[in-house]
Amino acid sequence: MTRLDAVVVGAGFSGLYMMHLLRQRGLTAQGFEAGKDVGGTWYWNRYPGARCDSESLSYSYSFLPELDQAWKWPERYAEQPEILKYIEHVATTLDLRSAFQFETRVTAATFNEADDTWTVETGSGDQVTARYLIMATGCLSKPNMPDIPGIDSFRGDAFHTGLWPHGGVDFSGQRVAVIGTGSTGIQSIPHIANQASQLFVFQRTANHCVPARNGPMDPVVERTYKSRYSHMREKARHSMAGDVVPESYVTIMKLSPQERRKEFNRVWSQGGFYTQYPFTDLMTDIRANDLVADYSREHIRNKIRNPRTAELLCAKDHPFGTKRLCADTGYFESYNEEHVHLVDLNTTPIRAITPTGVEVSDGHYEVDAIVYATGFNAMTGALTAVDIRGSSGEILRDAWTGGPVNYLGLSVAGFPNLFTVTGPGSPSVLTNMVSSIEQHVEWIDRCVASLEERGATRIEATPEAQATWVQYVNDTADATLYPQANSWYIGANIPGKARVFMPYVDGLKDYRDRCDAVADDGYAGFTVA
Ligand code: NA7
Repeated sequence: MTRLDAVVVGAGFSGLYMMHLLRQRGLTAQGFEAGKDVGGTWYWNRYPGARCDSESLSYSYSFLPELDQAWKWPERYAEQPEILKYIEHVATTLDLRSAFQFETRVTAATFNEADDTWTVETGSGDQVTARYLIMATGCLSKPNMPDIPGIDSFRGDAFHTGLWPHGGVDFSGQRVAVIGTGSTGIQSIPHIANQASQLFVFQRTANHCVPARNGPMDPVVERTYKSRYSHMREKARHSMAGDVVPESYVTIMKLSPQERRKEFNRVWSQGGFYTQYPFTDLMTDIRANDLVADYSREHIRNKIRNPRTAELLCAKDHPFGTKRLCADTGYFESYNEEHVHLVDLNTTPIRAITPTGVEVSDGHYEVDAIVYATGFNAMTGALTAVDIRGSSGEILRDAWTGGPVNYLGLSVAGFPNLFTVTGPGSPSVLTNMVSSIEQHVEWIDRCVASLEERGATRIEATPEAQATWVQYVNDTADATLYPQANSWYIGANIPGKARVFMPYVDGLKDYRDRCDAVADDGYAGFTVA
């Protein structure tokens, strides 16, 4: 059996960077990736309209300053093919593909008490042994197919947005159903509407949206950013959002109605998550939150001709921003088209998928294709899908039945030498993902280097440090409005999943400082042997 220093699972932004750093340290590492090539999220999510909601200039690696200058991002928010092109370019430049075995899914990993190693098994029957197991498997990589009766009986074409065919799909002249109105539904619906002869959107919950205000890259913005790239990167690394955005300078409840209106107009005209960042009380004071939600609903009502449809599209069951905000480009306007129909699943729930369409409580919609924009088993799904057996033989999936528990979002008690990149309990999805990935990967790299220097063979979070961390993550989330929504942040989108708020809400800067303090303190909260 091959013996290595490390196994890295996943060849997205995190796995590639991790591999690069391990190699630079002279360690032997093998990567496994289920896809045919690099890209992770951006390899799989090829649905029409797939686009990042962090700005292009900041959604890239910070450790390649020459590439920062050379790379041309065509739009303010990059489309999936552009991001994939960037990742492929980095993989080629750093010769990272040679470290990965593609089309290979890791199915199991077992910790060996005798020699502090992991034996990793793949679906193709490979077995390797390594000191460190690094799961760079992404937060939104395990697609969630809904459990609807008859789902396999449909005779037309069915797609999940997170597993989109590589050659694309032509819906021209077809009757299409889209189930789900989260980010991917909202991004893809205008594009599908442009092709389909009839489009039926099945909505269970209306989501809060912000205008994306995407467009061609402004050359002045690009030039200015590029002239200060290292400064911008440094600012992003030490910011709450992992991005250079105006943070927490206005308290909504302290503004007069006129000032409020002016401020809301200003952030709305900037678009994207700028609508969320400037406010100190948006995510903690329901009165402030209601004011923003009202303002946002006003825009929807102004955009949509049919008042009943407009009302259905206004999010009302959760505070603004407590579910991942969706960035809208032409989404609402789609419903002004004659051939686009909104089906409200609250009044007419789906009963079944039939061979020819979707049956709801008051009728049947005949369609040629169904698009499941039904999201992911977020944050834990890709980790619990693998049989990861720790030092006592317990499987991670079982250890997490009551919700994920870990230390720093990076390490799980009872699972020595295992690292999870952007795991639950870390800021991840509440920040610019690449910034958070870099912080994690660099922390793991430093940790591994320190173990190697000390001649240590084993690092493991203590149960006490883990319990304190989990409590802290829960307490800080409970101080916000986030837990009020039935979101994927809290596991509510997966039937039977424990409801625990998973991301760390205090931001990247605070989190980075805590992680660095742990490392500076000789890995406090860990047992090193
Ligand atoms: P999301 O945001 O989880 O959205 C999934 C949507 O699918 C949401 O509207 C769900 O309604 C709906 N859904 C899920 N299951 C069902 C069933 N059984 N019936 C009807 N409707 C259903 O996933 P996305 O892929 O859009 O986005 C995920 C993230 O990727 C996104 O936040 C970005 O960070 C990128 P619900 O709201 O649960 O009532």
